[in-house]
Amino acid sequence: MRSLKAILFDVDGTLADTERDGHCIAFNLAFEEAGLDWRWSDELYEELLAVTGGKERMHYYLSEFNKKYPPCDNINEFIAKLHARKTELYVSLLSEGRIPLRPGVKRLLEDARKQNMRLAIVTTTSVTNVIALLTNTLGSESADWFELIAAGDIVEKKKPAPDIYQYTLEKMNLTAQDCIVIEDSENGLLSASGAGIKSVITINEYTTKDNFDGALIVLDQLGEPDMPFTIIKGGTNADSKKTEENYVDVAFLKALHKEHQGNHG
Ligand code: XBP
Ligand code: MG
Repeated sequence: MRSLKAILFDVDGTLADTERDGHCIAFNLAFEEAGLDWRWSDELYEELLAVTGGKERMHYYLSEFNKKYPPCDNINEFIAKLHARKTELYVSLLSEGRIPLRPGVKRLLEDARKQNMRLAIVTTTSVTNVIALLTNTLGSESADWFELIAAGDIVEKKKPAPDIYQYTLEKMNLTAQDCIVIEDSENGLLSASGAGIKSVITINEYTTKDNFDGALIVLDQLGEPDMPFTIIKGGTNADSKKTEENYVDVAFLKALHKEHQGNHG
């Protein structure tokens, strides 16, 4: 039986509510600055999240939700420029300290570091955005806590394709059985599952309707000692998977991992 060696973290929606409090706001600011009448409401953004990647999401918006926007020859270039500005605006929102980490994230990372777990970030957003989030929430050294930041355009196909998780396994010389993923969305779960890696899901308001079949467990959040998580799905033998308190720490993840290996080893 293989032991748990690495925890792989998704970013947006998992480490922080960056979709709601950061990306969506930054997209709208960039549209306004560019004199566009595009407005992404919360409801529309939930639908647009079906497509990962900011540039890809803008193309999806034009093809499905704003078909009247006149076609232009250099649409890829136009979207790329708009996206670059959106990234600047997103980073500046983070630097204002407006986006905190979700409950339990800092505690789990600190526990993982103490227990010498190998850590990686596996995301669809850019390295720039990841480093800005880490720096503004966990301090300037925190990017170094992660052996690898696998991000954005580094692979051709973004989540739900398995490419970014396969890339991570290869770079870190790990097998899927060595790892557990922390994700928040169906696209993230599909990407990890496609690479053979099991996921713990912490949902958020955009992902409550997602299909999480195949996840090890689905929780409302990682939890804190004074703020236990609620199990939404999974954990049939939940008692054996839990630590004394109902929050996710390395012991909890090891127990989940062991149980899964036992069932499928
Ligand atoms: C979430 C995404 C990203 C962000 C926007 O990635 O799909 O596209 O919404 O970021 P994950 P960019 O959950 O994998 O972290 O505009 O930089 O693409
Ligand atoms: Mg996510």
